[in-house]
Amino acid sequence: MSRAVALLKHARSVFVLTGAGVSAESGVPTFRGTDGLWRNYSAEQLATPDAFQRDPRLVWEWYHWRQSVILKAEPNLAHQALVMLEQTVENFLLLTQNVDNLHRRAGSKNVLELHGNIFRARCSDCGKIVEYVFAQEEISGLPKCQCGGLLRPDVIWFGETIPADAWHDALDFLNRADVAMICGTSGVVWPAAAIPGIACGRGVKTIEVNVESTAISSIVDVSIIGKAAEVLPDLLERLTAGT
Ligand code: BJW
Ligand code: ZN
Repeated sequence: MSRAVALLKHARSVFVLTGAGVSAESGVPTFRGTDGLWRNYSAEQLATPDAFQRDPRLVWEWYHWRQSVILKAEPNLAHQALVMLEQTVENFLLLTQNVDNLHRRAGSKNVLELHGNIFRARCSDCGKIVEYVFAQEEISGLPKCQCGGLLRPDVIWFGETIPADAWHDALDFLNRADVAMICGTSGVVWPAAAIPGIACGRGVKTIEVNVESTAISSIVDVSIIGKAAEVLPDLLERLTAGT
């Protein structure tokens, strides 16, 4: 912890990558691990373009259920600590794999969403993007675009390319960053999984926060084992208290 504080104290530019673990204490399920979504649901049947083509109703039901879980959730102390970090350092970028919007709800400003947002939908035909929250009356039909095309969740499924702009801007910032923090991600989904390696290769100091060791623990400079909602507020308190 003290090494992490020292690294952050001298940092002018801080890059943060977050994953599902950061929202875990808000009651939003992670994907992998004992309580993860992929234990009871199949990624192939729900989070691929093929799955949506095969059974759009099943896929929408799953996303509607997840929306309802997220709408009941509140940002936690980890989200709030990252808002404080953004206000404390000179340059800050938060790249999130989460689709739950909780970073923005907490008040983070410079946020890039790598895997989309569960509260947006995109037309399968014309590509138009709309804000989308499941309404009960839509239960019988599937959500449609003004053009008549079928709407799909505006998230990135396996096999799909991630938003080029977000990825480009994230790497551009990472290039100039002093410290990269990687919080609450298993580090197995590409291309986000490449971030720690890219950071190390460019001499950016890396700090991982996770409840357990992960695929990336061996390459980071500092690995802090603990809950994001406990570690991050503690880190921020020490950073701002000057200890
Ligand atoms: C806590 C905690 C607490 C718990 N505090 N911590 C190169 C090599 C190998 C494979 C590929 C590759 N390139 C592409 C692939 C294929 C694929 C991939 O990576 N597969 C791997 C699984 C092997 N990648 C893709 O398809 C990507 N597209 C792409 O690369 O396009 C180019 C291309 C196209 C075609 C061919 C080749 C290249 C797209 C990936 C999209 C991922 N989509 C999902 C669903 C999003 C929508 C939705 O939400 O429904 O994104 S999958 C899911 O995993 C979701 C997450 O954002 C993502 C990452 O998960 P995350 O956040 O790490 O969560 P978990 O659950 O895995 O981990 C939680 C962690 O938190 C754990 O470590 C816990 O310990 C920890 N934790 N409580 C702190 N309180
Ligand atoms: Zn359309």
